Amino acid sequence: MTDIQTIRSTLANLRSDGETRLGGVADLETLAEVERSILGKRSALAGLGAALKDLAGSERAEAGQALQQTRQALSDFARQVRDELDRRDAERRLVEERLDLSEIACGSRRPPLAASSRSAGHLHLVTQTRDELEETFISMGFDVVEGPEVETDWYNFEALNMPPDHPARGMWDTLYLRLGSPETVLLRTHTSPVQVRLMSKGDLPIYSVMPGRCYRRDTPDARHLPVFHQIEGLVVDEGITFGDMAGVIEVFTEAFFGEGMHSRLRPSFFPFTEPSAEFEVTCPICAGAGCRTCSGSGWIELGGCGMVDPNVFTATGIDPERYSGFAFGFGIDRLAQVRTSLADMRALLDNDVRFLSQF
Ligand code: FA5
Repeated sequence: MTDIQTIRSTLANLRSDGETRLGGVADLETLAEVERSILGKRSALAGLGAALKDLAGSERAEAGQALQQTRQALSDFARQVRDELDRRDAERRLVEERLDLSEIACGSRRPPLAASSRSAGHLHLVTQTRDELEETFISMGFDVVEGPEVETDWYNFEALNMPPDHPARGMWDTLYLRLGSPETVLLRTHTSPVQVRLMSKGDLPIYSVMPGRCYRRDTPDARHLPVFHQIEGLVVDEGITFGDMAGVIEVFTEAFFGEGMHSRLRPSFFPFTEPSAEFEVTCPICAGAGCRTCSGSGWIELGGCGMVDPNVFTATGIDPERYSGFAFGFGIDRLAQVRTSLADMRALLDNDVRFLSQF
């Protein structure tokens, strides 16, 4: 004999038992089985429904409603479990089916993508050196000026105290462009024409450095490139002396190469400076002790310098009686070569990542 109280407590047990079983299911297949056994035709719940017919009319309706509520609650619970299992399954497939590109690279016999290959690229060694030079000169009070790479004969030679047919022009093997009259437009052979442009503007005093690309009809070899970089320095003011120039070069040497590094001047010749000198710095490889790079001398030649020739002042409209100044210029690629003990300068142009990534 069944009564409403018994039915109520049986339904409560079935619900709590059903929820415990459903909650413990770990996969969709098991869920379907458990769901069938709790809510299916042969379940205890279905058996209880059959027993309701023994109840009196009013109690039967009440028990039927309670049974329906229990069925609904269990079936809602089963749906929540299914949703959760579906979500976990999708997540697992996402991980398992994700394309592993490093394996594809290995499979196709390309080198595996190492962690470092994901790092960002960086500036070329020559650009890094140029940036460092600019920063050093800026910290010394210089400003940075640029000029054109295509120049006229006047800026590259004539205003620099080299009239046509001057023998000193032979110091620079020049690449001319087919523009205008023959041999009047060229690819600048040095950064010195930027000096001329600056002085011609007449904005005095001048404390500037001028970095940039230069071109020469030089055959590429271990120490020469047909396209390379120079940085030029120019100071024009009242009362500037040779001593100021030597001092600035010394301060630069220590600031750029580090403490204990020095500079020295040796007599030389440039048509646009008088007197002229070559400047050398302590060999950055052996710190002056003597090594293969400096041929055992402890010194490395960096570039040329000198007091601005009065003829250059006159050509650019500056009064040589009132102003004096000095200029210097050296190769950025050559400097990068010396600092990194690079045997062959051509490596700077090969674009071999194995070489470039070392700096
Ligand atoms: C000049 O070009 C002068 N304009 C420098 C100067 C400026 C002197 C101001 C006085 C006052 P030079 O031809 O020596 O000088 O070149 C200077 C430096 O440029 C060299 O020492 C070298 O470091 C670099 N250089 C020259 N030719 C090449 C080349 N083909 N490849 C790489 N570097 C080069």
